[in-house]
Amino acid sequence: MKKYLLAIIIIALIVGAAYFIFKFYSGAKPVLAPSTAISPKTWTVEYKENIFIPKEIKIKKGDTVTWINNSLESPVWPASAFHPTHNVYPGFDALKSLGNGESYSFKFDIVGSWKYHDHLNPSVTGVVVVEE
Ligand SMILES: [Cu+2]
Repeated sequence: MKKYLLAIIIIALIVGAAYFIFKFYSGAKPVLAPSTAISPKTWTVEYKENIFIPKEIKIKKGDTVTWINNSLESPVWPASAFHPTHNVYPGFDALKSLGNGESYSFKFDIVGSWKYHDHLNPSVTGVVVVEE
């Protein structure tokens, strides 16, 4: 009779242990790793009389920069170094002058430090630093 009782206790312990193990694993939810992918941003660089504000802007790869002409006096033509070929960052060239209130946007997909200038006044320069 004692053996029978001992067998019931052992079975009860095994069933109980199995129940808790099952509950623990079935209740465990997969933990999602925090996403390192940040959605691309758009940054604004303002052009005023003979100056880009900010002169240097740090962005992430895939971000877009929009240049807006807020100068009442002069048009602006943002373009990649070097003047006049603009081929350091191919495609980075407004290809026309922007009047007051007009803007030009360019998406940067290559990491690096990209100098640019106002094609109409090449001494006015800026830099876009693209980080990974
Ligand atoms: Cu130029």
